[in-house]
Amino acid sequence: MNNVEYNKKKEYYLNISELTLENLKLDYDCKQKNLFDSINYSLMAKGKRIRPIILLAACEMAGGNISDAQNFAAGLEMIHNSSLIHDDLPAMDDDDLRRGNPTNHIVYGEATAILAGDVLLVRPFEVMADACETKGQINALKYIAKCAGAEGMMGGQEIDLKCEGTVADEETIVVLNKLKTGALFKAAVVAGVMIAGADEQKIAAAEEYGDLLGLAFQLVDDLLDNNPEANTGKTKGSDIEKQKSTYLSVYGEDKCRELIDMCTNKAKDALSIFGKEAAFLCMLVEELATRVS
Ligand code: GRG
Repeated sequence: MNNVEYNKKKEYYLNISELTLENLKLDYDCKQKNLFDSINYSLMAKGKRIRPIILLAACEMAGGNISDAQNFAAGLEMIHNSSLIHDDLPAMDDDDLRRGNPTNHIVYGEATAILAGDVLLVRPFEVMADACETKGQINALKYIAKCAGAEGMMGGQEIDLKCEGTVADEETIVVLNKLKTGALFKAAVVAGVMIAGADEQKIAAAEEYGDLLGLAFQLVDDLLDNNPEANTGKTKGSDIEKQKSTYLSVYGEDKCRELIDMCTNKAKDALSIFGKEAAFLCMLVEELATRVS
């Protein structure tokens, strides 16, 4: 796959993700319209949509149909947006900028932002359940739920909050990031191949790729948070200001870059079982390693 083909394919997955989110959007002129506005303010604020792109690509890589995966891709993006809204709240990271815009609670107030995050956590299970016709889809739904919950992203957030202001050891930093950031990436690729009906060996390969991609993604994120040139859409240097233990604080810049290269190469190797069908996801992990936003 060359760069032109890769970019075309990415645009295709992105368009499907946006279209599905638009079709599943809740937007009624009713007494709770303010809540719908708050939900749509965050959900439609053009994130990179990496998780739904990965889920759709993984499904195709394993021989599945995009139409069977669309609601799962949109659902996962909703869960991700739910976590961003809650992460920005004063009780969590207390951020006032997200994707270059004021955070949800700054615009709609804390109480409505909490509700918007809650809706974006339950709505996905409604739309994914709606799409469940096969055992693979049911397994994907369960896998996504597990990765989002206390054994996944939410558990990682708890560790992160408890580490604030302390110097966490390397093992703790690895576990917290594997859960907080990595779990939803793993969910994307594993759910995608499950929907396609992949066997255990292929699911294990997808899990390995997801873990490595998540690790590389967070390493890059830590470097970007510290880079004044990067366009993250967030307040810069907030990790240092909040005395967060990050990969950058424990490894330093050179080792972070070394690890990004190592994870990228290993992630590509992990997908060898899928042969040439893995080309898109191999190029994606490479692109994420060099991203500047
Ligand atoms: C209520 C669902 C819910 C969660 C509560 C707050 C929380 C638990 C978890 C926080 C998880 C979190 C925000 C992890 C950071 C992950 C991360 C690196 C986000 C940035 O992802 P990008 O770059 O963002 O894909 P865009 O804006 O492109 O979507």
